[in-house]
Amino acid sequence: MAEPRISSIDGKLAEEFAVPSHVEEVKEKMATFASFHAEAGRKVVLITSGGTKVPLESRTVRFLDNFSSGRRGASSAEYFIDSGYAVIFLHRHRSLYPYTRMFLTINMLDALEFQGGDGGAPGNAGEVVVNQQVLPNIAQVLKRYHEVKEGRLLLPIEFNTLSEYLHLLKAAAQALSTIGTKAMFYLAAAVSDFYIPASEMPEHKIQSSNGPLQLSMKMVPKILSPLVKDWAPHAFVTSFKLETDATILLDKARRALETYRHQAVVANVLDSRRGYVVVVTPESQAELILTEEDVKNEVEIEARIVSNLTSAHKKFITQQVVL
Ligand code: 9Z3
Repeated sequence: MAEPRISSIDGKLAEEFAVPSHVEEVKEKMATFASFHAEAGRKVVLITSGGTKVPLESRTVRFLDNFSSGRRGASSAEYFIDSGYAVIFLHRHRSLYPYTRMFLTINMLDALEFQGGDGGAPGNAGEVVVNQQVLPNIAQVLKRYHEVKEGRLLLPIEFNTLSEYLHLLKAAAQALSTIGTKAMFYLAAAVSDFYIPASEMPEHKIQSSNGPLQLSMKMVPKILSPLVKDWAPHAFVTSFKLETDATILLDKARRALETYRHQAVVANVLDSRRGYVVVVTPESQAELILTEEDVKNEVEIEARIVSNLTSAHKKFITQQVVL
């Protein structure tokens, strides 16, 4: 009997990237979440968000980080939920989080005040209430947050390091494979291209007394390849392409689509990412732009990205059924 195909990336993942101890437990949670929502007629999107951390020492003092605030992932999660999706939010610990992201710049103690009593005297402090001037729209957001919680529409999963990210993404892909075309991947996390394998990593803190530091890093395996081909072959997959040089962006996005044969690439340049992206698919190229008027009305570009992709996903599902 033929052996099941194990891609070389699977082998590399197991050998060179430490497996998080809770990966099986998380996988089961994600599978239960996916089938619960699919049975209720909902689509499920796996959003990755935030930057990965690559340690330079196994007892880590120093690490390399990829830049991402997590805003794109967190705001997109809200728009997907508004569009009827359930969301698995695989995010970097402490990066922006759906709903609470809106209050990140506020010092919690500035938003609270005493009412009644004598303003904090021991034994008679009065009640602590929210200062409506500091948080004018808290009630609206809190209401939505509770609805989402009651509907169990958001499953948050955290990662810190690149190893955790890779193993948890693989587990997510396998968990979502059971719901076929109803699954979408929205890979907005900023993922390192380079790493130091566990076998080559010094155990202790690198010493500056040894002189200038020279690093040699290996290429991170291209996880998109087994994700599309082996782990979740029926899902709708969107990756993100980030560049700082706008002249190479679209070429790189097209090349990614040709290489991995997935459904869409959202191409963006670091400096203009809040107001301009291009959604590239094998058949089309859609520029999404926020006008000054949009910005004034606090429209977020993620609303447009999510609207574009949810339509494409709907079309994708009907095409797969017809074929
Ligand atoms: C993105 O391009 C995201 O749009 C941003 C969002 C990280 C720029 P923020 O979190 O920013 O709102 O501050 N993500 C993908 C970045 C990435 O690492 N892509 C790789 C590549 O471009 C692999 S697909 O090669």
